[in-house]
Amino acid sequence: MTSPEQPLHVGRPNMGSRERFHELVDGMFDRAWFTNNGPLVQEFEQRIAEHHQVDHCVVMCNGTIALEIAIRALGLTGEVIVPSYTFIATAHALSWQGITPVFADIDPTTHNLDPAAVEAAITPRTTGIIGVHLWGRPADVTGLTEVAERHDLRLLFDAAHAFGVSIGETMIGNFGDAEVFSFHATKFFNSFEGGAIVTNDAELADKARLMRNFGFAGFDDVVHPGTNGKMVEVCAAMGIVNLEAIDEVIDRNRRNHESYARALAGVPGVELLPVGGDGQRNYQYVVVTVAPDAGASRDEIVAALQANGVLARRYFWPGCHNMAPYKALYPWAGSRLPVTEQVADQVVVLPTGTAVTDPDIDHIADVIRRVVTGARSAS
Ligand code: T4K
Repeated sequence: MTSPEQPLHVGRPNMGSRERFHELVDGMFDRAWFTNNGPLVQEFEQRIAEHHQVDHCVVMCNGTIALEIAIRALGLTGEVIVPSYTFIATAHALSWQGITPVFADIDPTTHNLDPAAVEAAITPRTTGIIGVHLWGRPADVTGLTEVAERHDLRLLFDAAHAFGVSIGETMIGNFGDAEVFSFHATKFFNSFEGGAIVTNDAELADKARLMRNFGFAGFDDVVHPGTNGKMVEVCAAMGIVNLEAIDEVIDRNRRNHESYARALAGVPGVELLPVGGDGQRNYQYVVVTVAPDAGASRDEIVAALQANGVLARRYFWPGCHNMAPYKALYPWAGSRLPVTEQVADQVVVLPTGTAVTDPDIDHIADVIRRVVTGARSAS
């Protein structure tokens, strides 16, 4: 149970067998091979490619660098259309490379990019689209692919939330030109820090591999500009161990999601976002929306939860376009992204994962119910 010393976090890391991790790390010490495409990194890549039924996987030190390298390998320049309702890394990965992120609005029910809004944002400078599978709910892949094809644009997916997810029978990793995962500690599947580009395009994968390692093609043969995006062996060991435990974690997340649905049923104005769609889901995020007429505001609910030892989060408030680096670029944006602004004002993300128990969920629902019904009876 939660206490002031032991709050409940959104993003508490899940962890497979420690014994197995130590075994893999012992092997790493015996080999004295710590980084630079070591055997654990190669095994991790192969296992991810198998898990996601995709031809190529290039793992990186984190998801942001993987996005940056994918953007560069795809040759994106000028303007790229992205949602504003995403983690800031999606936009930063572009602006860091001198590319302008152009923010398009989202669909109010899926929280993912609206293809019509994307199409309306295209200019002669547009070279690509980055769709985000937010909360592990697949983006409108069909709609975005049609827009990309119609306008001859590259299509990349930020799949940071979508490890283990499929659309029907097809695993994430097989859509657009490439997709990018994050294995950050707070993700349901982690390698401490880490990320990967997955793609069925061999040439793109080769380019990303070169860019990840300064463009080296041999001991002293640099054939391409590059950076240092390499994953270290100890992170690959963690990734392998967690991949071996992934079914248990997903099962636990699924059960937590069901418990939240039960515990929050009937709280007026408070709705649990369904995981949605047809295919595999990872249940990584428990997302609740607070309607304007709920009685209590989203921020009052978050404050009450935090006061009761639950570090609920307002992801991804206030939207990238309202954050300092982009606000100056887009003084008009507030009036043009009405759905983003509305959703960003309504969402609360609640703790899940193996650290969260049914009594924790009952406690969280109880706090929410008390705030909402208390505010209603006072008004
Ligand atoms: N694209 C999208 C759509 C993303 O969501 C992300 C990352 C990326 C791209 C970029 O991928 P990476 O470059 O990160 O691989 C966290 C994560 O740092 C970030 O990875 C993630 N998205 C984002 C949604 O969440 P913060 O700023 O919320 O993290 P922080 O430090 O507040 O931690 C969250 C909670 O987890 C806290 O209550 C503490 C707890 N925690 C955290 C860590 C690191 C632990 O209990 N143990 C830990 O080891 O960004």
